[in-house]
Amino acid sequence: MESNELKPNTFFVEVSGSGLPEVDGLFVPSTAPPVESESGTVSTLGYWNGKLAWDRADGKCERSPALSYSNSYTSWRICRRDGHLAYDITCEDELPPTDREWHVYKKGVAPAPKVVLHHFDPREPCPKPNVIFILGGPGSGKGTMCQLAETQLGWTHLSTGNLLRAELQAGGPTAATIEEYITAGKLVPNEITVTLLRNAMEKATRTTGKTNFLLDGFPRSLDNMEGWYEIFGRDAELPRMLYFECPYEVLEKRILGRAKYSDRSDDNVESMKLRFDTFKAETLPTLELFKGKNKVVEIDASQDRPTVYALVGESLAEHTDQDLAAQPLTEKSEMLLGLRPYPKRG
Ligand code: UP5
Ligand code: MG
Repeated sequence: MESNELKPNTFFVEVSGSGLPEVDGLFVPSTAPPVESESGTVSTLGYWNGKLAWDRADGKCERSPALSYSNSYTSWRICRRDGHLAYDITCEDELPPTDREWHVYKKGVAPAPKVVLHHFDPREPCPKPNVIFILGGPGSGKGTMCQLAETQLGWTHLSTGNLLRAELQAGGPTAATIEEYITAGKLVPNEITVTLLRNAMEKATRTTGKTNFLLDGFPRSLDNMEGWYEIFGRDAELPRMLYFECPYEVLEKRILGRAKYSDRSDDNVESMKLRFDTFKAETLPTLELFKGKNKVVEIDASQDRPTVYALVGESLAEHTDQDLAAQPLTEKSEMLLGLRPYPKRG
């Protein structure tokens, strides 16, 4: 490979929980000068053995790069300040794995560290996201269409409902409150929802590098809107909103259809009625606010899924990577569109 064909290394790696303070911390793109490695590969700036490489951000390491790939051992390696190997992981991955346990080398200390890749320098403020709000009644297809846009069009789908359910599952200090509100079909207190949303957006931006977001089920109330202003400022331009219009009878039919397999505590006739009441009382006023600012695209979501998806795709086209949009449907997308059955559970 011609060394000058390599893209600059713009990743940052955060290592934590290793039990060795000299391993934990931030690693920045390596500035080691181009050299020929033990296996004969000539490195370029930010690379080692043809793969990306990093130095300790604090510069306190005998070895540069301090986190790099070894061709001879086919492994990613993190060293200590004295340059001795502390952790490694045998694989051919292009980037240091973040989804598996690292192996504790004899100069390391148990436990294996957690490794996180950042697409942006975590010491700098997070880049501004490009956001579209997706609103509609319970069962209008928000989740389905956002998942399609994620798998098929490269958008990042964040559902405040899913974030709340995940927090409930995790059983933290707010779990009991969340459960109580969701089952009653009411809106969970603003600080809980907005904090979860802000953290999830920041984490997704930093660790995926993607900035196109679909916020599914937000802002569900004028109160939520206040939370939004607190994070992004009152002067920032308001995002556009896609509103999924759908009559109650259709919504109820869909939710009761989903109830057969969803495990959601609010997928039943009683909670559904309460969710719809909340929707009318709390969410419709935000829709009106956005309409007044000419920010709403209304979509007739009572139509079949492929038709709704085509309309959603058109509305997102301006910010969608057209190469991705031209790809054939994945199996998951076909299932989401109802064109292929879901595998049998059990
Ligand atoms: N389906 C989808 N589209 C279809 C189509 N065009 N034709 C035929 N079928 C279609 O879809 C529902 C079902 O319909 C699925 O089976 C689907 O296959 C089918 P889905 O995509 O799941 O609809 P969605 O609009 O996402 O419905 P959901 O039930 O998730 O909407 P809710 O808005 O009620 O739920 P959410 O998870 O957002 O919120 C749940 C609760 O969390 C709220 O009630 C509230 O208590 C709390 N919450 C807050 O307090 N604050 C928040 O900001 C968010 C949530
Ligand atoms: Mg949903």
